[in-house]
This record gives sequence, C-alpha cells and structure tokens, in this order.
Amino acid sequence: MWYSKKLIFLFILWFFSLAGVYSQTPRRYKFVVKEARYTRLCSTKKILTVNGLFPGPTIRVQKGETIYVDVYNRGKDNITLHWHGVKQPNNPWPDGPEYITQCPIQPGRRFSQKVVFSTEEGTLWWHAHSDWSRATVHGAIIVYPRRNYPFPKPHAQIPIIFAEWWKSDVTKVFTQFLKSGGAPNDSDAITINGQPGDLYPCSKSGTFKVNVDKGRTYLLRMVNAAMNLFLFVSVSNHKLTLVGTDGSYTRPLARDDITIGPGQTMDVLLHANQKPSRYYLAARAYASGFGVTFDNTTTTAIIQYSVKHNTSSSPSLPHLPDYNDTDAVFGFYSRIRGLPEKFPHIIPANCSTNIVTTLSINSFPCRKGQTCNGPNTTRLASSMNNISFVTPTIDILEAYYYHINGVFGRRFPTFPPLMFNFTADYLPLELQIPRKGTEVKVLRFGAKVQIVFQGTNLVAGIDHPMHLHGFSFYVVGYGKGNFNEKMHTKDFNLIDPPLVNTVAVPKNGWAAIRFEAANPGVWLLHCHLERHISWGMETVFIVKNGLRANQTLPPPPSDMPPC
Ligand SMILES: *[C@@H]1O[C@H](CO)[C@@H](O)[C@H](O)[C@H]1NC(C)=O
Ligand SMILES: *[C@@H]1O[C@H](CO)[C@@H](O)[C@H](O)[C@H]1NC(C)=O
Ligand SMILES: *[C@@H]1O[C@H](CO)[C@@H](O)[C@H](O)[C@H]1NC(C)=O
Ligand SMILES: *[C@@H]1O[C@H](CO)[C@@H](O)[C@H](O)[C@H]1NC(C)=O
Ligand SMILES: *[C@@H]1O[C@H](CO)[C@@H](O)[C@H](O)[C@H]1NC(C)=O
Ligand SMILES: *[C@@H]1O[C@H](CO)[C@@H](O)[C@H](O)[C@H]1NC(C)=O
Ligand SMILES: *[C@@H]1O[C@H](CO)[C@@H](O)[C@H](O)[C@H]1NC(C)=O
Ligand SMILES: *[C@@H]1O[C@H](CO)[C@@H](O)[C@H](O)[C@H]1NC(C)=O
Ligand SMILES: *[C@@H]1O[C@H](CO)[C@@H](O)[C@H](O)[C@H]1NC(C)=O
Ligand SMILES: *[C@@H]1O[C@H](CO)[C@@H](O)[C@H](O)[C@H]1NC(C)=O
Ligand SMILES: [Cu+2]
Repeated sequence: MWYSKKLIFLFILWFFSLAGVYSQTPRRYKFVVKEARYTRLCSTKKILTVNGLFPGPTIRVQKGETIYVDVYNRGKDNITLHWHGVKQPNNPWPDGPEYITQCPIQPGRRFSQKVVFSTEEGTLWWHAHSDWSRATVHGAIIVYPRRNYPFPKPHAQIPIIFAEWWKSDVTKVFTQFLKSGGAPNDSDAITINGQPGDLYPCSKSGTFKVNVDKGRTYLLRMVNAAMNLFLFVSVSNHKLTLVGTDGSYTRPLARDDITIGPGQTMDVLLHANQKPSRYYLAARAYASGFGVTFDNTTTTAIIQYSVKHNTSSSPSLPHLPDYNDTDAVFGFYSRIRGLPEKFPHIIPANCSTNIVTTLSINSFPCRKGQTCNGPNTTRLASSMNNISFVTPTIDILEAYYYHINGVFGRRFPTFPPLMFNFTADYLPLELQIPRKGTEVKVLRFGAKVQIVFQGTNLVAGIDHPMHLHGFSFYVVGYGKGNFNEKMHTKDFNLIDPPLVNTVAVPKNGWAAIRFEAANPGVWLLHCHLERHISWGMETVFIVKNGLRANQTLPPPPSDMPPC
C-alpha cells in the first residue's frame, strides 16, 4: 500500500531529524528573481523582486551555519546576488559581485550559492550586485546567537529596511545617467519595509507599523538598502540604543538619533517606556555634498502602543538633524565602540601592509560630438588613488584562477600618486581628471593590513561608505582633514574599535581600518553609494593561498555561471 510506504518514509525522516542527522543537511532557500507589479505614490509599475516580494525574503540563520540559496533568474536581464557582510571563508565563488567573482546569471539560468556564516552575529543583508537592480532586489539576514545576547533578550525583533523608490524604471535611471555623464535622477521616496509612509501621497494606508506593549523592549534590525542616501533615523519621544552594527555587537550607545549609511546595518533597542500613544519613526537624508541634489523627503513608520489610546490624533514627528549636519554624523560614528570583553578581538598591532587611498569624485572632458551633463559640461567619474575602475568582461576570480592574461593588472597604487592638500577648499581643475584602469592589489595570505581612506574635495567632498567583501575590519581611527601618520597613528583605538564591513569615511576627512588578510580569493572594495561605484570608486584585493588545505582557493562549483 503506497500510503504505508509514505508513512514509513516520514517516520524515518522524523527519526533522523531527532537523531540530528536530518538537521545537519544545510538549509536551502529558493530565490526566484522575477518582475512583480507594485503600486506606490499613486502609480503602478513593474519592479524586479525575489519571489515577488519588496523587500525580499528575510534569511534567518544560527551563528556559524552554512546554507544554500538556489537562485533562479526568471527576469529579463543578467543578475548576481551578494551576501553583504558574510565573510565566506575559503568560499569566494558565490560572493556575487558581477565580473569580479562571477559572470552574471543569465535569464533562464540558475546558480546554487553556498553561503558560509562564521563569526558574524547580528544583522546583515543580501542584495543584487549587478547594474542598479539592488534598488528593489534586497532583503535582511538575521544571524541569531547560539546562546545569549549581550543584552536582555528583546521581546521581539523587527527588520527595518530603508530603500529608495523611483516612480520611473530604475534601469532607465541607471542607463540615462551613465550616458549623460551627469548625476542620476533623485529618487521620489524613501521607504521603510517597502512603504513610504504617511507623508507621501497615496501612502497612508500601507504605512509600516510596529505594535508594542508598554514596558517591553524591541530590537529594531535596521538595514540601509538605499542606493545613494545616508539617513538620519529617530523615533519621537524615545531614545534609541545602538547595540550592534554590521553583524557585530557594540557597547550600548543611547542616542536621540542615529545615522546609517548605504550598506550599513544598525541593531537598535527601543524601550517602549512612554505614554501609550502612536509615535513616528522617521528617516530622511544626510547629504553634505556641495551642489549635490538629493531626495529630501521624509519617510515614516508608526510605533503604536497596544493599550487603548486616542488614535485620531496624529503622531508627532521626531527631531532629525539638518540635512547638512556633518558634525552630527561625525559625533555618532566616532562614538561607536566594540565589545572586546564578550567577543575577543584580535586587532592587528603592527601592520606589514600599509595602504593609503584617496577617494575622489572626478570629471572627464566630454567626448567630441557629445553633450555631457556633468559640472561645466564634463562627464562625472570617481576614483581610488586616481584610478577610475573599469569593470572587465570576464570575472577577475576566474581570470586569476585559470591564469587568463589581460583581464586585470596588479598595480593598484599603495599611496596616492600625487600628494596635495586633499581637503583644500579650492583645488586645481587639472587634478580632477583620473586615469582609467582595472588594477588590483595582491596581498600575502595572513598579511596584516592597514588602509587609510582619504576623502578629497575634488569636484565635491562628500562622505563615502566604503565596503569590503570577504572580511570584517576594525575602524581604528576617524578624523577630519588630511591624515597625518605621525600625528594620528598614536591616537588609534586598538582597545575597543568597532568591527564592521562598511565604514563611513567623513566628508573631507579620513578613516583608518585594520584587518588580517586570512581569506584566500578575490574581494571587492568599493563605495556603497551606487552612483560612485557606477563611476569607478572601487578596487579589488587578491588574497593569495596560505599553506593549509583550508587556506587554499577551492575550485569553482560545477554550476558556476559561464561568461
Ligand atoms: C530624469 O529627470 C529628467 C529631468 O527631470 C527627465 O527628463 C527624465 O525623463 C528623467 N529620467 C527618468 C528615467 O525618469
Ligand atoms: C526639497 O527640495 C525641493 C527641490 O529642490 C525644494 O523645492 C523643497 O523646498 C525641499 N524641501 C525641503 C523640505 O527641504
Ligand atoms: C482624540 O484626539 C482628537 C484630536 O486631537 C480630539 O479631537 C479628541 O477629543 C480626542 N478624543 C479623546 C477621547 O480624547
Ligand atoms: C546647512 O544649510 C543651511 C541652509 O540650508 C545653512 O543655514 C547652514 O549654515 C548649513 N549648515 C552647515 C553646517 O553647513
Ligand atoms: C609592534 O611594534 C612595536 C614597535 O615597533 C613593538 O614594541 C611591539 O612589540 C610590536 N608588537 C607586536 C605584537 O609585534
Ligand atoms: C569651468 O571651466 C572654466 C573654463 O575652463 C573654468 O574657469 C571654471 O573654473 C570651471 N568651473 C568649474 C565649476 O569647474
Ligand atoms: C588644506 O586646506 C584646508 C581647507 O582649506 C586648510 O584649512 C588647511 O590649512 C590646508 N592644509 C595645508 C597643509 O595647507
Ligand atoms: C590623475 O592622473 C591624471 C592622468 O595621469 C593626471 O592628469 C591627474 O593630475 C591625476 N590626478 C591626481 C589627483 O592624482
Ligand atoms: C583550518 O584548519 C585549521 C586546522 O586544521 C583549523 O584550526 C582552522 O579553524 C581552520 N580554518 C577554517 C577557516 O576553517
Ligand atoms: C549578460 O551576461 C553575458 C555573460 O557575461 C554577457 O555576454 C552579456 O553581454 C550580458 N548581457 C547584457 C545585456 O549585459
Ligand atoms: Cu562614495
């Protein structure tokens, strides 16, 4: 009888799951990339999604787990997916950045991506890493502790994902600005979990709501998935206590408002300790670039207490710093500390590899016969150490692994090719023109690396959220103006620096990071402002093999997307 066989089979499954055998099979997620219709700001359009969802599904794992995500491309365009902040030890092939570690998954194809979690604990996220599709193709990753949190267990945990919404097709915004040489069109709304909120037309009914009980504590797992916006976030009448960032815990830091840059995550405790009522959680842009336009709208969600209260009165907006309040941002980031007592830190003391790199906005002269929308009819660009990165057409990891020549060079400069007052108010125009190239930096396995990111005031000084794949790193120093090794190194924090994967380099300032290059592979380093990476603010580290088997680049998986 067929059903008894089925019963026996189920019984065996049940037995093995109890025995812990079944549960050791890695968990699998099915991600179908496809278009879906969404109505926002009074109009309907098709957007690219995973499984039809915006934001996409949340991945929930235990610390140290390995999972597989089966990615099916049922869209019209090439795509890749990246697991932002997951270090992927010895596992660079499924990391995701297009033409860096893989060729894209073409329409109709599939790629099973192995995602290896190790020491991360807290909030991370995943997103598309090809053209501008990450605008809508993204979601949260929650990494639960094996035992306890370093703070009392919160009553509930709520992902808060910020994003940007364009009324027009994002693909068009992307192709148009690259063609015109100007800045991309600003978005029309900021969203919280896919919803713009009360202050935008046709958006009130969808506003995201968090239901709270008085006296309880909630963990808001914030992700900034916005393409081009740093955000200030605040909740009226409540303090926010930062307890983690980028998948690592921090010393509790109580604030009226926090800043979150593109690519960053912030774990924030909200104590529901006010008069039962409704309160706005609001966010809007921090945008300090002189003459740089931005989406200046305000997004809201509602924190509502469960006890009966007067719901016809509208909640009040919290105070948020001014859009140009550079000091508020500097004050916030420079106060974040790691938790070395609970999570032993090994901060590289003496670095054998020292890199200083400028981060600049640049401009190319317009090509003959074209009109360019950049400042002074130029074509905007950006660079690291004066090289504007040119993405190859075969991925760098494959070219490195199979020794394919001519795809990349190994001459990323270790220091700025030209020393000048990087943060001066007026800089000679001829410094604005960068070089084009596909240059990587090769690192010895286990090298202790220090990188100083130096923002410049070329074209327009602005903050840059610099993100490194394959590693977390310590932010040991953070300052305004020009970095000075003699003056600043002695003040580095080697005691309790925060451990992150994205550092907000201050406008016309610098940030110093340290990490150990103990992960063989090809790892992208880039600005997470999407317009900057599109203009070339990126480079690549190749970390060579170590001596052990598990320090050696494995062969690619058999279903690696072909070029
Ligand atoms: C971008 O803005 C310009 C000027 O407002 C407009 O003409 C153009 O259609 C916009 N592009 C897209 C893709 O919305
Ligand atoms: C936002 O920017 C627009 C266009 O530049 C401007 O007209 C408007 O006054 C600004 N709104 C706020 C709240 O700053
Ligand atoms: C509720 O708030 C509205 C608007 O502020 C007010 O008009 C109304 O009297 C209030 N109702 C009660 C029961 O307090
Ligand atoms: C910010 O901009 C306002 C005007 O929009 C100006 O009054 C203020 O001085 C600026 N603040 C800073 C710190 O630049
Ligand atoms: C780092 O260098 C300093 C001075 O050169 C030296 O005193 C110290 O012992 C070194 N530390 C380590 C961990 O090698
Ligand atoms: C624009 O170009 C002119 C002539 O080359 C130059 O004098 C001026 O300073 C430039 N302005 C900007 C903002 O680059
Ligand atoms: C660099 O420029 C800044 C801003 O104009 C100025 O304050 C500083 O003194 C300059 N530094 C040097 C070394 O000239
Ligand atoms: C960048 O390189 C170009 C071309 O070599 C040069 O003209 C320009 O001055 C350089 N700029 C800087 C800031 O190094
Ligand atoms: C590599 O292997 C060594 C010893 O076999 C082990 O101690 C270490 O944890 C392994 N590293 C990783 C990343 O698996
Ligand atoms: C999609 O990817 C393939 C493989 O890299 C490439 O040949 C093709 O040009 C890409 N298509 C587009 C539209 O970029
Ligand atoms: Cu940038």
